[in-house]
Amino acid sequence: MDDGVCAQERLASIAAASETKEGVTRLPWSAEHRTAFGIIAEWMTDAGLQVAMDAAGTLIGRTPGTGERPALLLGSHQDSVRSGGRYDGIMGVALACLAVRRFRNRFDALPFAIEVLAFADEEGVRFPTALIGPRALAGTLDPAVFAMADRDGVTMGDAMRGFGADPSAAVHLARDPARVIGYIEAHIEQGPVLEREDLPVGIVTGICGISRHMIEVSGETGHAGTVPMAGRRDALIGAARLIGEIGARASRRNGFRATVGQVDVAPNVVNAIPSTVRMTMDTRSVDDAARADFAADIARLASGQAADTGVGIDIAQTYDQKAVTCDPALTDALRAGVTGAGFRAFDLPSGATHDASAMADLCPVAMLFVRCRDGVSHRPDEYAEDRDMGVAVEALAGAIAAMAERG
Ligand code: HGY
Ligand code: MN
Ligand code: MN
Repeated sequence: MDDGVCAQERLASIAAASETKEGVTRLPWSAEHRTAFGIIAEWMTDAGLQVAMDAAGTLIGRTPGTGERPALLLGSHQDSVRSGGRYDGIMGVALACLAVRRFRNRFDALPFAIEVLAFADEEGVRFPTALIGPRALAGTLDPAVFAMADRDGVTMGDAMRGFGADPSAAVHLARDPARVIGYIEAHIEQGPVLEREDLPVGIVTGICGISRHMIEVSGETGHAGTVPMAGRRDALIGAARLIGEIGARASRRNGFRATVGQVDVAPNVVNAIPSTVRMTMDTRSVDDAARADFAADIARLASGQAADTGVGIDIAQTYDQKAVTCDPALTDALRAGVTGAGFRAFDLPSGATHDASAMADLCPVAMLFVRCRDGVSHRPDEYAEDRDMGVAVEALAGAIAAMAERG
């Protein structure tokens, strides 16, 4: 069976490991995560790899009998957003397994080991943090994240232990950089560029940085009918004014993106004035200083608005991931793979962050994007063609061969 068709079939089947019928919802440390790991373990075994899970909950398939060799790492994340697509993350795991399968009978001839990694939590949807697996391997994992709780009050540490991972051991998983050649991640583009270029795959030049803040607006609730408008301290009015300015100011900055994606209102009833709003601000830029400057600007604006309207506004940073430049040598190997598959090597940046963003603290990284229909992602109608995924498998296998030739 053609690798592109096999990838499509495998992704269709693992998409059923989802909390929701509409789109894919597969959060880390969940029953759906456990089901998915069982399926991914079959993909890894089919590729000839030995399968184990590390203490950070990363499922690892490694070439057998290669204990002493430095490793080339491939892979991506198993988790999704809520009602997301069936390709974001998991496609990179599926394509890596299919590329490695092509070397199944000649692992010994490779001068390096290969590991395929299926990371547990890249999206940071269940807990206000992310990239646990890559940060554990890079030695940058902050144990404070294990105390972070989800909407039901379950801490990440408890969720991990319930899954069979071990947070206390996860902080000791740092790999020796001398034993890692690099990390290559294939990922659906999540944007419209490759479709516009009419190309099946593209080479990522760099990955934007990401900062996340929790903004809490606090006012005073009261009866919607008896409290006069004058003198109200309506938290949602205060939040709405700030959200409008966040959008306007981000739009004035070139290549900068700001999104208020999650808003929780209390008491959230039709006939009571909102007393508090908790909302997230997600900012993206390839310039790390620009994100810090934007956050400071919004903090200044918020304190001015708070004084005018009598609401309280508190802004706290909950997450930050530096921008990353992809490694030239690793990218050249990918370029060789793409041209070997018969396509021109087209370079493009990534506006989304990825596991590679954190792996860059361990080793050189490179990424291969796969064309995304209408540029749509983080939505149920996310889609990639069989033939484009087949080209991506060809390109990944070509990159592995190019690196093996270099020795
Ligand atoms: O948010 C992102 O850029 C990624 O999809 N987690
Ligand atoms: Mn992703
Ligand atoms: Mn995503």
